[in-house]
Amino acid sequence: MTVQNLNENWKMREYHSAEYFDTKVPCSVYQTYLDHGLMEDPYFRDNETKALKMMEKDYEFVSIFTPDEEIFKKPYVLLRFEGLDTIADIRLNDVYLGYADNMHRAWEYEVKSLLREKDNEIRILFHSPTKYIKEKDEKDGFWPIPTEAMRGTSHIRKSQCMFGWDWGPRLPDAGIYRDVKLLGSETERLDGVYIRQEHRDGKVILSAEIELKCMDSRFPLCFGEDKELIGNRNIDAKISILNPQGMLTGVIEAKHGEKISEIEIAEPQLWWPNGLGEQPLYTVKTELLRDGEIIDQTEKRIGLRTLTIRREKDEYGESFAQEVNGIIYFAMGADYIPEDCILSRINAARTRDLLGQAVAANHNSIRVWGGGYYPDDFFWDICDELGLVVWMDFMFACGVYGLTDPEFERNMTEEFIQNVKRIRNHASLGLWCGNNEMESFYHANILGFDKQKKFAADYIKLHEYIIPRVLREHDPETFFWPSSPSSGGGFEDTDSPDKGDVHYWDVWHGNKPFTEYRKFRFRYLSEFGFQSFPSIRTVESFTEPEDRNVFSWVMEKHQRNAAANGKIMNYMEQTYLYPTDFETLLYASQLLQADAIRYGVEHFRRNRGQCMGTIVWQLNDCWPVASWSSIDYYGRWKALHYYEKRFFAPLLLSCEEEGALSQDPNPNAEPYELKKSIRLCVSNETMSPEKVRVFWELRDNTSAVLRSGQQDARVDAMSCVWLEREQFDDADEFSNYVSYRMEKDGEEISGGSVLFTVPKFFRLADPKLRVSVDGDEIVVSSENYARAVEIRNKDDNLILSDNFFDMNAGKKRVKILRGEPDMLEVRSAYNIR
Ligand code: BMA
Repeated sequence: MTVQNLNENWKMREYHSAEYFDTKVPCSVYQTYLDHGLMEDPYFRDNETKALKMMEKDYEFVSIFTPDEEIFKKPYVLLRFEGLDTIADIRLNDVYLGYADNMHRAWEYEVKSLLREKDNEIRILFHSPTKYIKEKDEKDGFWPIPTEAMRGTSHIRKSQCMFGWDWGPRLPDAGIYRDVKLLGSETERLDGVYIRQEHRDGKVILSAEIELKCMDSRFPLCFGEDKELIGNRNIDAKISILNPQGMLTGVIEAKHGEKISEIEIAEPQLWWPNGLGEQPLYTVKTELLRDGEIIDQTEKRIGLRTLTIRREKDEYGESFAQEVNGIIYFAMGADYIPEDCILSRINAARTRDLLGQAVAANHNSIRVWGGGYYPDDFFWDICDELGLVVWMDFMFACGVYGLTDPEFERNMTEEFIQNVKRIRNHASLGLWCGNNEMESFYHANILGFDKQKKFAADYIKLHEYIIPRVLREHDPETFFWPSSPSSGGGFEDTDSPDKGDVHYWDVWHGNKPFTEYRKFRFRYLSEFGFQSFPSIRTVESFTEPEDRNVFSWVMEKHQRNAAANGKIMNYMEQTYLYPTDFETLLYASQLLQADAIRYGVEHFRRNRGQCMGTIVWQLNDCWPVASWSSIDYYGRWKALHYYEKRFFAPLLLSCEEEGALSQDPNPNAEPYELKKSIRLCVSNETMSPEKVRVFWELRDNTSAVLRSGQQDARVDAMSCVWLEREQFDDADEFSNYVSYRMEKDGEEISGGSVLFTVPKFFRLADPKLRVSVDGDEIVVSSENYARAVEIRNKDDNLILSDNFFDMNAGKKRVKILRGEPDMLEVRSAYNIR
């Protein structure tokens, strides 16, 4: 196969207009107008409304190209679109090629007979997505979808969140979001290579399934029942495996008329998730040969590993744990949403940067949420390289998807097959999951499934028959889970805390206090979260000074969860003093978020074994907005991301305190005797046993030590150890706190501090923070105990080894990992008043 990229030299116009604007693939309507200065930034203030209106029109993309000579001479030429977003009529040289109506799959047309030696013209007419969903909704009827999304959203196979979500604007852009290619093919071509692994006695046996396509029905070509290549032409296939060092390690052969061979890798270099080992990748080169001559080839990378979900009956119910190479480990990570509403802005460098930040915060897993789109190949390559195990949802979320039309069903089945075949060999693919929240919505009848029984039947057909069938056929090795969350037993048996995964939202959506997390020990949390505002620099990017009040029109436009500002204020009231200025409110909201999630994760890690995963909703944003993300649209780390770095540390010292946080902090409540104690716990999520030394001190608000203790602890690999409870009933909850830390080989690796009351009642003394720069380090000095110390520079673009930390009086040094330390500012929770 010979490939010519056709991404250059495109033009776009509003349909019927005489004026065209230059662009290139990946491109979109918004991107083209923005590039030509013809549209205001849709993320600024409430410009979204105008941008949404633009999508009521149709747009046309046109390109003129000359095929490479070599391709032109091939017996078959294919025009391939890797991603069209979404409803499109496609023409080549004025001949109609077809109608595309699914952005989640590629579209390919055989065009040999239409091709000219030069000046070929592709025309793609994109129809208005908003009109399309409106018409479908009128014709096929109302399919429920979350209130933040536009009515009719689930009728179109387009990233669902582009029509609005509880963190996303309504910006359903249109365009060519992935490569356009011209492929010159021989009669036979490769249509897929699936590498299977068998791990036995320290060795790995690799076998392959090769899928072939024959462009000419006169020469049928396929594999026989015993997997030998059959057909009436002399076709062979050869797969060479190169080890991570680039040395040839073995060859799998599929000779005409013979069974496909296997190879044994005697000393396999195993692939591990981040934190558990290395990520060596083997190269798999496949060649298709006719009469000994190469006519098609592909190259992929694989990791030698087994990766699945272990589910076993146990004393608590049934386990649900990620298992790699036979070892179960605690999944730590976040949910991933599309990185931008304008998809052409998402590229490998940006994704690498974002996922690198996830790894910097000790993530080992990531869940691709079902309301976006199937990520690009580069996303998978990066996850393979970084050791992020991917929980991959099929693209269905929180809605009803009726199977009214057999064509819709066929179209989706093709979408599943293509994506499964594209993704299945990646080392990082942990599991496939049918959808986001549809099983539990059905169970709770949130979407009114019972009003139309057909919805339920369609759900079962799609998620319990069609998707599993595609997987059985094309990726039987990867674990499949019907829905997130699910208890594994279908509609009748879902939302169990004792088996399967949960989305726990009582803290936040249910307004329950953080302490509520401690009432549960779920088996695996694939979602739980807490909102915050982004930092002031991010807010400035989309506001005018007069907008900078969280209840203003513009700020509320950038807050898509209707009840959220009220919730933030409600939790604020319970936790902090009244933030008297806007910036402090933003900062305090981030502390609330960080503390809420820390409260949960540390508790779940202390209950390792029963609970085996915490995937935080959500990693990133698709525009500047108030949301559950830990990294905002501009890549700024919120307090939560620094907290994640600490509470996802492979070796963690955490503290279960007993005090007013877990009791009633209301000053007007009946007098009661406040119990005050701490219990420290060492969690070890590494593959080796560790010896550590743990220290704690009861201190007053100047940091003067009142009592202290230390203890050596040994903690087995992949386990946790509780230390003895320390009782402090005599401590003054308003001015005493406990600081704790853990050292390994004399170096501090984990630590923190706890109060016995809510922060607003603690009498923080002014820490009189000072900050200075010493080489590549920043030094903060504090005169008293300081909580949640934030260091930032003028542009707020620093990434530090630590930030938003608690410190005792004295000095603390942090490393500058990114950015210049100009015009440093420093503040702490003391400023919230
Ligand atoms: C979960 C997700 C998203 C949503 C988030 C926050 O239910 O699956 O649909 O954005 O909660 O509400």
